[in-house]
Amino acid sequence: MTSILFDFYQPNLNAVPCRPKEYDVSSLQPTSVIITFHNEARSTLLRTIVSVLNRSPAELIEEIILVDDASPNPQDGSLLDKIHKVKVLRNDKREGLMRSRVKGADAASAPILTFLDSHCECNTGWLEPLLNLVSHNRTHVVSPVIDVINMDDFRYVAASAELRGGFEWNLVFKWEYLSPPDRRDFAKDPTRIIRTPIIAGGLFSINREYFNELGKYDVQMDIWGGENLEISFRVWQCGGTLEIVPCSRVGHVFRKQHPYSFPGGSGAVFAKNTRRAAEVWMDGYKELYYAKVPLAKAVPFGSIDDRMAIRERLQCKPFKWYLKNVYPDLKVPQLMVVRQGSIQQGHRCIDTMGKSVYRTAEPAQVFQCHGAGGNQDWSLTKEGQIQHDDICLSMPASLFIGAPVVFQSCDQASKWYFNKDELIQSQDKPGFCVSATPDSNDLVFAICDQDDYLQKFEFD
Ligand code: UD2
Ligand code: MN
Repeated sequence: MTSILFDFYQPNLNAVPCRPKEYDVSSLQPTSVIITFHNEARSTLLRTIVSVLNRSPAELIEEIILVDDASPNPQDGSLLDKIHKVKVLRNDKREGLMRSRVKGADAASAPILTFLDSHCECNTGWLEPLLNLVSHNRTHVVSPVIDVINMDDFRYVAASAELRGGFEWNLVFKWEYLSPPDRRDFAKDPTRIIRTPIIAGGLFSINREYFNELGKYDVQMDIWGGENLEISFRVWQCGGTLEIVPCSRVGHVFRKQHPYSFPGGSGAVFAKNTRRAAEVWMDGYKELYYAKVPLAKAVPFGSIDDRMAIRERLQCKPFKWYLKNVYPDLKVPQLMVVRQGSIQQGHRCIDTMGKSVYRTAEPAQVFQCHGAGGNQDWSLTKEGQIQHDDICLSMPASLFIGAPVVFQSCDQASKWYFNKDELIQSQDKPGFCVSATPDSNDLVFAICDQDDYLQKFEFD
C-alpha cells in the first residue's frame, strides 16, 4: 500500500516544536475523518485514505467515513469499504458537499470530526497538532497548512505557511499574506498558530458536539461554494476561533476547473449559496456584496429562517464586530455610509441603550450625550437607513401621531431623509417626522414641523 505514496515534503520536522513526539497521544481525543466525493479518481481517493491511515497514530483514527455523493460508478466507493476502519455511505442522488458532509458527520462517533477533500495527502505528523488544539479547546476550529499536489504530475509541493484565508467583497475565498505584525511574529516563530478570518473550507478539525451546536452546515446550500465563508462567519461571530496550524501539513490537488457538473449552473449555485451566507451573517454589509455582484440579486436563495434562528439562539455578534475584531485589514468601501456620528438634540442623543435588538421592535430612545460613540454612534446609509450594527431606526408599526418610533432589525426597518441639522423625515410616509418628547426619553412619530425644536436633530 505505501508504495503508492510519493516522497513527501517534511515540514519543519527538525524544528523541535513541530516534532510529533511532543504530543502526548493519550491526552488527545480521537477523530472520525469525513471525506465526501463525487466522481473522484480511485487512485486519488486511495492516496487520501492511505495517507490518513499511515501517517496518523492508529488510536487517534476512530474511522474514515466516505460519503459517495452519487458518483456514476458506485464501485468507486464500495471497493474501499474493505479497508480497515473505512465506512462508505452513498447518496441516491447528488446532494452537494454540504449535505454530504452533514450526513457523514451525523454518522460519526468520535468526539472530533476531521473533514478532508477526496484528493489529499496527509503529511507526517499532520494530525496531532490539530487534535491537540481541539481536544483542549472545544470552540477552536483548526486547519492544517494546505500544501499543493501538482495537478499535472501529482508531485507534493510545499506551500507557503505565511498565508491565511480572506475574501474581497465579491465573497470569493482568497489566500492572502499575513498582516505585517503577524508576519513579524511568524518570522520569530514559524510554528506559531495563525488566526485566520476564513478557512479554505475543505480541511479542518472541529469538536463534534460543537459542530452540531453551531448548526452543522446550511443544508439548503447546494453542490459547492459559499459554505466556507458561512461556517467561518458563524464560528467567529458565535464565539469560536479559526486557526491555521503551521506544524500540520496536508497536500491537496488544486484544480483549475470543477471536474463535475453543477445542476442548475455553477454561477447560480454559487450565488445562491453566497447569498444565504451574506443574508444570514453580514447585516447591512451584504449591500457591499450586492454592489460588487449585482446579478446575484436576481438569484432566489430560499428561506433563511432556520439559520437566523441559530444566530438568535447562540446570540451571535454582528458582522461589524467581525470586521473590527477578526478582519480589520479588510477594506470596507464607504459606499453605504453617507454620514457617521451621534444624532443629537441639545444634550440628548439617540441611544441604543445597549440593547441588541434583533427581530422584535423596541421603542427608540434618547439619552444624555456622552461623546464616546458606542451606543450613540449612528450611520446614515445611502439608502436612507439610520443604522447601528444591525439595528435601525424605524417607523412605528401602527402609524398614528405620538406612536413610538422603534429600533429594529435593519432588514425590516424603514428609511428616512436626513442630512445634517434637520428633521428626520420618513421616506415611506412623507410629511411624518421623528420627534423627541419634552417629558420623557421616548422618540415618537409626529407631523413634520420646521419650527418644532423637538424635531430638530444634529448629525455630529
Ligand atoms: C474549496 C475547498 C472545498 C470546499 C470549497 C467550497 C479546500 C482544499 N477545498 O474548493 O472543500 O470548501 O472550497 O465549497 O479547502 N464534492 C461532493 N459533491 C459535490 C461537489 C463536490 O461531494 O457535488 C466533494 C469533492 O469531491 C471534494 C469536496 O467535495 O472532495 C470539495 O470539492 P472540490 O475539491 O471541488 O472543492 P475545492 O477544493 O475546489
Ligand atoms: Mn478540493
